[in-house]
Amino acid sequence: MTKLLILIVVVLGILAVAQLARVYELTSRLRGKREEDISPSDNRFNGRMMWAFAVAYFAFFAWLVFHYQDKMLPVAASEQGVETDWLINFNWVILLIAFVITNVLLFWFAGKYLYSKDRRAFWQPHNNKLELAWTIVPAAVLAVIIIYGLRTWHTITAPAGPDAQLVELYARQFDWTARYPGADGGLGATDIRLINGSNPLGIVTPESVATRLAELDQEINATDSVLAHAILAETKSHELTESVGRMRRNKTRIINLRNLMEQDIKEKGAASTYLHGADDIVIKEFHLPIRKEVEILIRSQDVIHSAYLPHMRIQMNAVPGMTTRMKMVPTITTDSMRMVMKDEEFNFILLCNKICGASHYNMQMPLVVTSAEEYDAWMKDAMTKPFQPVAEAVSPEAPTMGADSATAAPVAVVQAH
Ligand SMILES: [Cu+2]
Repeated sequence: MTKLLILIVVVLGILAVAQLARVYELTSRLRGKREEDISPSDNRFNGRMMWAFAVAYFAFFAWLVFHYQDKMLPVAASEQGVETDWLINFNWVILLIAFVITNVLLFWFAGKYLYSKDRRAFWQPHNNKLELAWTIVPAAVLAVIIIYGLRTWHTITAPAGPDAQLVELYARQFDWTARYPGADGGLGATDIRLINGSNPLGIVTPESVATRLAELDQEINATDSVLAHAILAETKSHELTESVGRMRRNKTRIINLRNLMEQDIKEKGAASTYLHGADDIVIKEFHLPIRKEVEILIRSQDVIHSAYLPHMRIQMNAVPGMTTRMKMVPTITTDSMRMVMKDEEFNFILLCNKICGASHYNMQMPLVVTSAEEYDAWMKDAMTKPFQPVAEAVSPEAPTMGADSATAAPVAVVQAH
């Protein structure tokens, strides 16, 4: 309602000004003055208005800066974030200087050098020195900004140290899943063809390959038997035949993957990434210890997403079919940040920062930064729920038939508790 009233007032205001202009026009015509005649007093009036506008303009700018101060991000909570803030502030200072100088001159000149019959404009068609100055100065400033920017970018993208904590963030429409290495310290290989209900990240292990093959066999057999025994409409039977064909091709690819895996295990032994997956921790929680470098690997299942940690000032795209990465060192725990923010509910947050579909706005996961001890306790608990608990693991040599191995698939996603 208030908005409607404001709108009406604005529209009426515009109408009133238009009517006043019309009245002015008519009275000047009556006085025998033509509309396009500009008197020195008109010029002076316009010049003063330029100055008045400049004052209002800078006042509005200052008001905006103060008014929206609280909408800014709080203090950076990572080493890299502090660097990024310096870079951004450096840019702001340059922008501010250029903004103030150009705008002050613009309005000052407009009000100062009014038209005068007795003055002729200075005619300067070309000046090499000026051209050089306004080419070299901005180029030098830009070069500084770019070099400084690349250095800051490097603090996020440079290789992490060997002791860095490894964590993978897996994006899909519309949520995040984290994966931590288990006791072996390494993350297992992955393949999209192995993704199923119990293996949302498609981790490749001898067991998960066997489980997926058994699942496919079961589906193929079931569909084959429908095709053989049921009376079907032609379109339906065509559809099922196509689907069986797809499943068979998929099976061939997984068998190829199994051969690759077996070859790799034979060559590398325990170092093979195909043996690192079983103890991985697949979890809907994101915890990190304070003051420890963390290497973040990022993958996507479907479309391009972007892993954005605004309080850490880091971001990297999640691109289907490839693994991207970034690193950082958290410097403030969640608890300390809650005190700084005077907000008991505050959480660091992992956001998707690419518009990836209908529920993009809600694609987020809290990040909990704790002391090393608390993190270790959390990790110890998480380790009790690995991707493939040893006791339940299906032997790779197990027959690929039937429901037994499919139902024996271990629980993969450890739910938040
Ligand atoms: Cu997304």
